[in-house]
Amino acid sequence: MSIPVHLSRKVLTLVLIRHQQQVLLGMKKRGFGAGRWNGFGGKVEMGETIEQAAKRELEEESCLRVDSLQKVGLLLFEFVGDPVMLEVHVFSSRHFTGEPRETEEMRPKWFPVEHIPYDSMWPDDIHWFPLFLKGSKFSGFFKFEGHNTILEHSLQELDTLPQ
Ligand code: 8OG
Repeated sequence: MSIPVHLSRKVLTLVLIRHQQQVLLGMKKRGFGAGRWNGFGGKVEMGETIEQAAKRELEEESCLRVDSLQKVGLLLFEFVGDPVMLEVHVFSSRHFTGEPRETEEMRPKWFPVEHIPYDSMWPDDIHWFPLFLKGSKFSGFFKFEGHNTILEHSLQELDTLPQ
């Protein structure tokens, strides 16, 4: 399978917070991915690094703060007919300050690792989340038709992530 190189890319972040045997997810209340449980994240803005954007979005959407984040994954999404690919940088942390709070964008909830709500998440998540949960690094490519159907995908478990 070939990853299209002619498409432009939009760079996004996704942060998954772990605490003991639980993962914090938020129900997305509006916009892209509304109605699905997901980590916290969004677009990287001009002048900030990807990690700075990840921390900012985490705080804006969940009210949690982190000092540092671990890079765990890189996901590429093509949507048939859309000239822009999404490049999602996935981060994780077990250390945070604050209490998760509902915001305009997200309603947070802790999920035990054995009860991740895959049926109400993006359909690619069931492929890569198990790698995340076992502490692996990964990169993946998913070609979507609409927002519900994966036409093709590839997924690699990695020792180190590409820069
Ligand atoms: O700013 P906005 O809310 O539109 O950002 C989209 C968020 O959704 C961002 O955190 C990246 C994340 N995201 C995608 N696609 C997928 C996906 O297929 N699975 C998961 N888990 N997250 C995704 O844009």
